[in-house]
Amino acid sequence: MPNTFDPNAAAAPDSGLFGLPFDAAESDVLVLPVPFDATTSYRKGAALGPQAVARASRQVDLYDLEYGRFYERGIHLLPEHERIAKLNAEATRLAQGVIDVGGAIEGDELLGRALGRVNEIGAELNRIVHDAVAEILEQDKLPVVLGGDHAVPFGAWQACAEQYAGFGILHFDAHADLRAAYEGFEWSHASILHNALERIEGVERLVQVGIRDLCEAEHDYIAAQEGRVRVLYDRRWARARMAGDDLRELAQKYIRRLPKTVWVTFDVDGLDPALCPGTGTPVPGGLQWSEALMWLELLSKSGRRVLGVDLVEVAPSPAPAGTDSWDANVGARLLYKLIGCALATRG
Ligand SMILES: [Mn+2]
Repeated sequence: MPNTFDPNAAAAPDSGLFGLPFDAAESDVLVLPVPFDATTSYRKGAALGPQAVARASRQVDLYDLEYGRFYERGIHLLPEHERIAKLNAEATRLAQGVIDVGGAIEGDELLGRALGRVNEIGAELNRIVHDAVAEILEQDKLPVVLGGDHAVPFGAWQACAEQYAGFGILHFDAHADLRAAYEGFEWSHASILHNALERIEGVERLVQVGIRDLCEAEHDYIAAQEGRVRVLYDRRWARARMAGDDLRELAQKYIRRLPKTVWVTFDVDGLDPALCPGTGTPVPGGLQWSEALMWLELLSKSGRRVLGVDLVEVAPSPAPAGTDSWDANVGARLLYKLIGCALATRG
């Protein structure tokens, strides 16, 4: 760390992520921005997440009561891949027609072609994310994917599977994201975990937390997975909270179901929507802030190694000019805690 850098001072307006001065070579943590939300079905905005979170991150105090001075290991925001903005614009335009008819495109050749192209674009995005994350893993650094909607981390999990087969995914979300395809979109945010389980053999187990919105087919799919998927429904979590049960014990029970290597995928809508009012598909209920931090702290002390993390579906709601949206503020703090948790598991 340059000796002119003062971790106690306010961040300079032109400084990097979290106000830090590190370049990529100096950093153990590389954050990949993926501003893509083409198949978002309800309310857009997640593509604005990376920029908003990066800006808000300068407000985060570097010293962390749980994880200490982990920022000294270096955190760097990578430049946005040159293709992503173009892909997002094209896929968003083509997807809109399909979304407008709820995916019922039978007999419409034009919409059929549009859907095909959106699926192609999803596959290209997966390759971009895969290649970037594979390179980060090869350097033995921590990859962090910053979305974008929940469609974006698939390529990262493929890269993990190639180098660390048998890893688990710890998934925070209001939604199960286990649909076979949503509105025909093969790479929809609503299908991401289904795609992971069906297409990535190296994903040994999925543990889902915060789930409170799913369709019956997803419910049946979970049952048919015979233990490869474990779901802690928000309903159960909330009841345990109301009954005054030991939430740490309940969380630990699910963390123990994860293999020794873990990827954490955090859809911000897993939290109480008061913490993410702008997110694309908000659902009442969810984890409180301190509960989410408790999960991360327990994971960090569980003897598991976190291979990488992603934070998705942060969509900035309107804020007065010159200020950060609440969503971005919460997102930046959550990103920092995710990184702290992950680094704590890596020597
Ligand atoms: Mn999701």
